[in-house]
Amino acid sequence: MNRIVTLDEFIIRRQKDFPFASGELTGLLRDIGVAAKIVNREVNKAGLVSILGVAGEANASGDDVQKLDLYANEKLIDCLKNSGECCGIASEEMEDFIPIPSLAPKTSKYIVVFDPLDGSSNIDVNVSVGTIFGIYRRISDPEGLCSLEDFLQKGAQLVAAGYVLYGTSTILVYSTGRGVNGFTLDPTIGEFCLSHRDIKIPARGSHYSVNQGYYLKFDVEMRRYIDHCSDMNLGLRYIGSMVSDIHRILLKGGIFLYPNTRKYPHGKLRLVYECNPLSFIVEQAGGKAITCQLERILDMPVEQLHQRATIAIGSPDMVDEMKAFVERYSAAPAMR
Ligand code: P6P
Repeated sequence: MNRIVTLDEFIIRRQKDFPFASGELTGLLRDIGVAAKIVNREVNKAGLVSILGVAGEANASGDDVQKLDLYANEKLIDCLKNSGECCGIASEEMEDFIPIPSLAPKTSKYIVVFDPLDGSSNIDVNVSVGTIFGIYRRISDPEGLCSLEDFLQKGAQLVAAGYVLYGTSTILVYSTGRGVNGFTLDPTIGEFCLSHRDIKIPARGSHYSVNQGYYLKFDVEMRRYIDHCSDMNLGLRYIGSMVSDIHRILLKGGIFLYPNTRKYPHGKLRLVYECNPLSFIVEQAGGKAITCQLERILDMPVEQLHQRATIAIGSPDMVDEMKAFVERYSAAPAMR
């Protein structure tokens, strides 16, 4: 039987990969692991306590906030505030970022962005949901509080990113820029244990993932690519929870698409809290992530915290194929 490697042990062992690491990033990743265990405990019994349902308010993106969203948001903030390694937080559930004063004489050098519970509209029907996080080095004056510029960095500046998928099991997947590894929570010992070492995304897969219900609302080039997927007898898998769809694609291959529509002319998904962290991971696993206008997601300028983006993400050969369709049909005379 393979020896159990816990998340803590793995993070500490990997710290040696960074000669100048002084342990802050290690501490931050471990604190996120603790927050994930706390959120997992509530997600797993959400149906039994009065934590289901809508909290009766909307978030900065106008989405109905579920009670579990708020719970997950609070727990992540508490863990990060107490870590002493984080000088600022931005959450998809909050209008603005939160500066965290450093505990003198230490000055924290990282900021964290997160979507505390992505896909939360699925909670009440017991469909998987996930937490997404990204970690940046602060670029503002280390003597003062963090500022907005720290949170408007391009995804290419991420030093780490990851997600937690609360599914049939709870798995934490993260990367610090040296490959992607997955850890499954063993509830009998309360530890995330290494279960998916050095994840590499297949060059292509047998499924595509898009909300087919919006097909007629997509631009012609996206409709032609989706027709091609169908012509190639690819299966359609779309869970309505991006973390679940991306996790499947990371392990089995495939492509996830959220193109622009009339309702979301710039795409629905959030660049800072969803697209950038997940694109960082997928690229680290050998995949690709571009907008439906063919720009690399991680190179996208970030002008505002709740900025939206279109996205095509997954197996490299499939993203390249989608790119070829867009180039071919968007140049063609309008066939609307
Ligand atoms: P639609 C969940 O609200 C989310 O942000 C992603 O997790 C998911 O992939 C997408 O939106 C689903 O959006 O418009 O297809 O319901």
